Amino acid sequence: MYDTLFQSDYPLTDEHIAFFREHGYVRCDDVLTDEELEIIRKGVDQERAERKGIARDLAGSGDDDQHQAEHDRILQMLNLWELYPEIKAYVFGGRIARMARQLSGSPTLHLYHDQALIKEPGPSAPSPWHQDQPYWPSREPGMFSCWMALDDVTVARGCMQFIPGSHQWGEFPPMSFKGDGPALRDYLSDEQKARWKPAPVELKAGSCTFHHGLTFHYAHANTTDHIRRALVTIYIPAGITYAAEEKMANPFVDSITSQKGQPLRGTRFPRLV
Ligand SMILES: O=C(O)CCC(=O)C(=O)O
Repeated sequence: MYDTLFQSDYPLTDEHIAFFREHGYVRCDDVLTDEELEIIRKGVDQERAERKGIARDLAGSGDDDQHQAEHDRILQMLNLWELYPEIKAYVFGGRIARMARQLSGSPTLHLYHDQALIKEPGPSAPSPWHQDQPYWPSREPGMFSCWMALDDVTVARGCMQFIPGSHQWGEFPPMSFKGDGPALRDYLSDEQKARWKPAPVELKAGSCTFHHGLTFHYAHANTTDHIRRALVTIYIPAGITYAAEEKMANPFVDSITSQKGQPLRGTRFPRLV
């Protein structure tokens, strides 16, 4: 049904690739057409309304907080590709996967998962400074994400912000999205603190950033009167192995078919390219 969409090549340049490798993130403007954007929004909005899959409030306490009962502060909805043909067409469509392959230089890419991350107008939470790698079941660094803006994003609406070059700093402990964990500043060296220069990336809807799993990133709460919707796709390049109990629990652990130390594979991690 969506066979002709999400296929054409994006003009990724050597500069994009060099920037990604040097800074640990890169922006790519005007990746989706208006028609493609509308189709993805349709799937995301249907899941917001119907909640058929795995969804949670990343900033929620999990207890009966009145404020959260009526409003998710950072709504995360996982693996929409399994539920919505629109999203599957996007995730499996050649354009994004080929961009990801070019940026990473990996001969193959498997999907880890997709996720819609929503900050509605009204009370929302900042996504705290963190790396993604600590949350993932991989032993080696190298997994990475594409963060696609489904709405125009500014700092005040929760665009992504990155610490350039921080993908070279190694893996830190996971940070809490609920604001109740250890403070990142306790882990950073004086040199890292001196190099802590956030780079916000404001984007038009249909533009995206890619970021390495070790790159520190952050997004402000949405303080505007318009929703902030993003669709994230997470990639497993070749050479990444399963860390098993060395890493924290993840929602897909039951679908992992690898033994510890083997290439990270799972029944819900299809090959994309
Ligand atoms: O969209 C956000 O607020 C945070 C996104 C994020 O942390 C990620 O994509 O890894």
